[in-house]
Amino acid sequence: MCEVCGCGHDHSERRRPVPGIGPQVKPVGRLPLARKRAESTGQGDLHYGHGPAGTEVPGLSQQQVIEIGADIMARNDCHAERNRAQFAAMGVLALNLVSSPGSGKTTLLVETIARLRARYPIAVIEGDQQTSNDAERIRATGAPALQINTGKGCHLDAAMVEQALDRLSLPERGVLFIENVGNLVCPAGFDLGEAHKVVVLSVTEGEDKPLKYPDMFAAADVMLLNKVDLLPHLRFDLAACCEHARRVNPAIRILPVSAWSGEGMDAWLDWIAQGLAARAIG
Ligand SMILES: Nc1nc2c(ncn2[C@@H]2O[C@H](COP(=O)(O)OP(=O)(O)OP(=O)(O)O)[C@@H](O)[C@H]2O)c(=O)[nH]1
Ligand SMILES: [Zn+2]
Ligand SMILES: [Zn+2]
Repeated sequence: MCEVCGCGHDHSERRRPVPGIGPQVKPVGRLPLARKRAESTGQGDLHYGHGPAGTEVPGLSQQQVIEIGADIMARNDCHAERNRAQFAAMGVLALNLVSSPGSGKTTLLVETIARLRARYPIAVIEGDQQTSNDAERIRATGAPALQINTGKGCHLDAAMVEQALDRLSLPERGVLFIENVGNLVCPAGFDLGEAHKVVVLSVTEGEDKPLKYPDMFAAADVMLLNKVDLLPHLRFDLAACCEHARRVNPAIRILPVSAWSGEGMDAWLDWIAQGLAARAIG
């Protein structure tokens, strides 16, 4: 996750000395060159994730990284809880679609909206670093959409979504789709107030992605395995991909789909309908 990676947030106030956890950290740019501590594997490869913080940041102790991360997450979670309360009050099922760039999130949303729009109110929040292309693709379906551009930011956070909700009418007793920035890493760590994270993996990306980017697959309740229309043209081991996803997250629901051909879309729509029904009862 990128809470201390230069993701556009101002972490400067956390760079004051923290009692008991080491010297003052100078602003980035004037830091002495600090070497990161990596563990060496049997092959001599480097692994930076074995400390208690799960990552290394030059010039920061593990404790400082943990404290900065906890601070950012605590703030994010306050906004996420407010978003969640708004969704609950309106009976909205909020789904956070996460994936690497180009897995087919927007295409899937366009096809999903075409099939669901007559049954439920729908709205979409789109996240990208730049352009309103995706929001325009959604608006072309007739569904309301609001684009969030994160600039240099690499994920949506709950405060961004809360601001978007000031400008976008929530679809009462319907579905709010949030398409996150294409990034298979840090969107996993940010609660937006959604009911579920839905990870989209396309078959062109390779069956090893759940093992390489486990946080995302651990955080998701559903994996949409998209572009299965391309399987005849690829060397992609579907069974191995499912096994990798379940090794990371035994409870994950896996739905093979093709936004292109429509294969598997009914199972996806059924899953959404069940989520809406559960929301109505809850
Ligand atoms: N063959 C095939 N192509 C697909 C499918 N779904 C999407 N694509 C193609 O994949 C490309 C990327 O699709 P997008 O929907 O823009 O992907 P995205 O995940 O929204 O991309 P970002 O928002 O940039 O992260 C486009 O060329 C789509 O036409 C599918 O099911 N089958
Ligand atoms: Zn998109
Ligand atoms: Zn990020």
